[in-house]
Amino acid sequence: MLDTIEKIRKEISDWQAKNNDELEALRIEYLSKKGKVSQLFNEFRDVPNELKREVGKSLNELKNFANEELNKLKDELSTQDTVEANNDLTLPPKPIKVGTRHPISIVRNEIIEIFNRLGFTVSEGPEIEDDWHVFSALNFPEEHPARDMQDTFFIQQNPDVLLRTHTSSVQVHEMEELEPPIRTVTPGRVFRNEAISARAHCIFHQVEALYIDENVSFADLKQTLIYFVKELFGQDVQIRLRPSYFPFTEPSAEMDISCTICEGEGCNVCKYTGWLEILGCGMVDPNVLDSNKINSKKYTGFALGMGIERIAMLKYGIKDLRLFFENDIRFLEQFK
Ligand code: 2U9
Repeated sequence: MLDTIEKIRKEISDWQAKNNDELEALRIEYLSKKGKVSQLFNEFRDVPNELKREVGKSLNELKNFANEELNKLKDELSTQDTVEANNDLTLPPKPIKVGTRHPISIVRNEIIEIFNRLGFTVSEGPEIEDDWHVFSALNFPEEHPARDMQDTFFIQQNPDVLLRTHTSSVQVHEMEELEPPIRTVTPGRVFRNEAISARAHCIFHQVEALYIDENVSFADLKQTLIYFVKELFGQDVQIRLRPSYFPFTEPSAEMDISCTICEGEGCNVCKYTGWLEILGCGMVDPNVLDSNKINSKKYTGFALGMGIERIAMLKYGIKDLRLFFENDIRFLEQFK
């Protein structure tokens, strides 16, 4: 009996199983009721009494050894399963969490695409500027309040270094470098020395457009505006122009659109007027053309400018401008 026990122990040490079926076959062959190990227990009653103690001990050890080996093989097979599953290139991948675009970027891109369709190309330029590109070249008089420290961020050591208050300065650079026709759309960050509130911030984003060529008229400006707002807010939107004043355009106007919330009926968003102010515009002042060495007798131009935050607030019904700058993920992930 002891020899048989030793022989079966050796067999068990050589056990191998490629899968669960082979493992189950080993269990049945050795440990089921009629298996080799159980069979030895049946034969135990014929063992002479004086050997019973020794044989009984070996038999129990054999059974434990068989169970341990079985469990070991089971563990090996399950880790092998996981490795094989991970190597299965046909399995769908774990989803990657992608971010979302900032609402200001979404609206900026939409505006730019509309102007691209009209033949305007994007121009960008420096945020740190000099007096000429931000004020003088744009016909700002010496005593204009925008030139005051209250309104503009100047570098203390040098009053000729300042943060641009509008992206018009980029278009001054364009005029320096290009001959008309110039047709450019200019997105960018601008800086104004303002107290932060739900309606204002010291940093915000603008898009401006400038078109200079022979025979550019106010009618061209008006058609461009109509095309632009219908593309951005929908075909049913109405516009109205109100006379205004900017140093760099003459005549100047502010444009309202019919309220996108109440469609002109009157609501608290449009303060019961039925209209929402969207942008400023006008014909480029001849002084601006001449200051930038563009012959105002030959060329005319129109320009327009808008704050992106304002457009985004109207488009998405956002009441507090500060949300755009806080980077709260719960706010940002709502925009796709
Ligand atoms: C050049 C000549 C003229 C750009 C223009 C406006 C009107 C305007 C405001 C809208 C809201 C600024 O963000 S805002 O505060 N802008 O009303 N901007 S015309 O005129 C130019 C630009 C460049 C060479």
